[in-house]
Amino acid sequence: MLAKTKAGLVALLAVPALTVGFAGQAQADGYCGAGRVCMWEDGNYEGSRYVDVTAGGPYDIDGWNGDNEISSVDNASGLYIVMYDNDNLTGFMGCVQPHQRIPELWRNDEMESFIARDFC
Ligand SMILES: [Ca+2]
Ligand SMILES: [Ca+2]
Ligand SMILES: [Ca+2]
Repeated sequence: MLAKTKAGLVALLAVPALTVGFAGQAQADGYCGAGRVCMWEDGNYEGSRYVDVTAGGPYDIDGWNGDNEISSVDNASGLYIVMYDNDNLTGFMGCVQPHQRIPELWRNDEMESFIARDFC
């Protein structure tokens, strides 16, 4: 059922978006591949891309490269990203909705682990 919904969304969005040209965006900051979860050091999908993973997990953001540094998120998956303040999915912070992009996290520089799953 998820796949059907997603396919429907893609079909709806693809026609107008294609005229803009996705080719030029593929290399740009802020692009996260379909079904993946990406997180950046800075707002607006800029700076180091500390996270670029297949939606799933649990994932522990690297202590030297990402812990307490994440400022923007692109959830290019049909799952929720559940974010945590500490390692090992402790200290619940909040959720990113399916296919939601957040240019400035409301809790900036706090996330240390997360999981992508089908509920918040
Ligand atoms: Ca971590
Ligand atoms: Ca940051
Ligand atoms: Ca933290």
